[in-house]
This record gives sequence, structure tokens and C-alpha cells, in this order.
Amino acid sequence: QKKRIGVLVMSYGTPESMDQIEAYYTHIRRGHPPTPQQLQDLKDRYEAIVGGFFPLRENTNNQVKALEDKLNSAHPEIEFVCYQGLKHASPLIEDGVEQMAKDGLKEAIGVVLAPHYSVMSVGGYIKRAKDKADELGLSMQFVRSYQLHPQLIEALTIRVNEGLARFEGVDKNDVRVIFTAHSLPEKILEMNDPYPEQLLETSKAIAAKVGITNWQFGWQSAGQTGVPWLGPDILDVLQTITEEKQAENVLVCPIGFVSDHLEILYDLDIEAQKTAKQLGLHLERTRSLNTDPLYIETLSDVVYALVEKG
Ligand code: FEC
Repeated sequence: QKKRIGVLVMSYGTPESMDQIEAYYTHIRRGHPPTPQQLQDLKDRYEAIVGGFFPLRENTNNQVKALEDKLNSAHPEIEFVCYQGLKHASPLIEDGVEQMAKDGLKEAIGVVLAPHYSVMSVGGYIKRAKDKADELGLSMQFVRSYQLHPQLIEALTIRVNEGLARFEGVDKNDVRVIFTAHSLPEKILEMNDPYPEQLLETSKAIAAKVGITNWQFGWQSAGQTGVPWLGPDILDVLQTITEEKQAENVLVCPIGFVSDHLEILYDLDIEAQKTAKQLGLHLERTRSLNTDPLYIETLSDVVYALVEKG
């Protein structure tokens, strides 16, 4: 009999229909319902991305299936069984852990579909899974980050090269590459959080592989919570680039996200694109990883490394 190992694949989660948006948003806000205006704004953003279609759900399903296939084909001596655990939608992280225990699994590994660790992002996923696993007597180990995995860097390098090639007749060093990730409240800096540094590590590794020096990092998708969030925001970066005549062409590479979803399809493709047009900038965005085999290999590798460690 093969050894069975559960893999809890954790990701942000998304509503499945327009009428689930309120419950989803309330969960994100830790039980505080949004005002009617906030709710409408969010509905409008989902409407704007291909008419209220929720691509993150299908992308996550595909990534999880691809990871399970990859783990089982790369390591046939073990049976890997993947489960989903979502931060803000069903099945919740706790549901995923519970299902593993119900299915009789004794050992499991948790991995988040986000490469960079912050106590407020990945740390939160891990804490919820660990608390539930401890309660149910399931032994779990966790992947914390994989921001420099060679296959991840390779996949992102390919995308940056591809993006640069879209600026026909423009030298690659005349295009400003902006690497982005989801902003977080500034207070993470007081906690010595590794998030900003890990994001710079990924950015530097890609820039070195592509062979570019004309790049910078910018934050995106900051929340409106009344406390300061990490900046500069991508929209301010575009403004500065224009005012200081630093570049006319920009390529945005959202390294903090691995899938097409609202923060890419709205915040970058609609909002940032609109700002760029107003400023007269030519803005392109690199393709998302989704089920790129290099990304799936990255996930499979970091999960298996924990199996080997034992
Ligand atoms: O496509 C989709 O349906 C979901 C897109 C989505 C992703 C995502 C990723 C991250 N978030 C992170 C942190 C925060 C913090 C707050 C916050 C708020 C929202 C809201 C929506 C939303 N997030 Fe999100 N996030 C996505 C969607 N996020 C919608 C609520 C409206 C708004 O503020 O825009 C603020 C919570 C609060 O109010 O206190 C903090 C981080 C990530 C990237 C890492 C990860 O994937 O976990 C960090 C995708």
C-alpha cells in the first residue's frame, strides 16, 4: 500500500455569483458588512471584468488539479491527494483540513498559491490551517515561501521577455518594467515582515535574467481602511514616470499574483491602463502564470521538499 499524503492548497477565494459578493466582502472585512456604496463599487468592478465572471475559481481549480497530477507522476511511490482551502470563500481553509482528517489522512502539507511570505497574508493562511490540524490531530507541515525558485523565476522571465517584445521597435532598456504585488498596511514593517524584501528578491532575480536595469517595484490594490498602506502605489508610479519624463513605455509584471483575477483584470487592466492612457503612456502587462507547467513544477518541488525532509 502506497503512503498517502494530503496537500492543502490554499488560495484567496472568490465569489461564485454576483449575489455572493456581499457575504464574501463581509468575510474579508472580518464580519463587518460593507456599506451599500462599498458593496456597489465592488459589484461594479466584478461586472467590469468580463461581465461578472469570476475567473479565480476556475483558475484555482485548474492549478490544484495540475499540481495533483504533477506530484503523482513525479513521485509514483506516494499517493498525493490535493484539497482546497480558501481564505474567504467555500471550501474554507478549515473545511479543507477537516476533509483531509475525515478521509483518514494522517500527514499533510500546506502550500499557498502566493510566492511571498507576510505574516498578514501567507502567515494567516498557515495559522488557520495549523489550528484546525492541531485540533484534529493531523500532522501538517507548511511551505512558507518560494520567491526564488528557479522554475518560478524562469516562468516570469519568459513573460517579461515576451512583454518587452510587444513594444515594437523600442529598445528593451527604454521600457520601464514595474514589478508589483498587493500592498499591505505599513505596520508590517514594524514587525520585520519579510514580504517587501522577498518581493525585491524576485524582482532582482528576474531583472538579472532578462538583462535589464530600467526597473522598479510598485505596490497595487491597497485597501481603504483608514490606516497607511505600503507605497508607492502603481498609479502614483505612473504619474511620477510621466512627470519626470523617465519613460513612455511601461511593462507591469505582477509578481505577487499567480492567477488572473480581479486585482489583475480590474486593478491593472482597467484602472492602471486608464491612468496610463490619460498620461499618454504605453502600458503592457505580463501574462499570468495560471497553469504554466513551470509554476506547477515550482509548487510540486516545494511540496515534495517537505516530504523528503520528513
Ligand atoms: O478575483 C477575486 O475574486 C479575488 C481577487 C483578490 C485577490 C486578493 C489577494 C490579496 N489580498 C490581500 C490582502 C487584502 C487586504 C484587504 C483586502 C481586501 C480585498 C477586497 C477584495 C479583494 N481583497 Fe485582497 N484580494 C482580492 C480581492 N485584501 C475584493 C475588498 C475590497 C477592497 O478593499 O478592494 C483589506 C481587508 C480589510 O478591509 O481589512 C489586507 C493580499 C493578497 C495577495 C496574497 C494572496 O493571494 O493571499 C495580501 C487575489
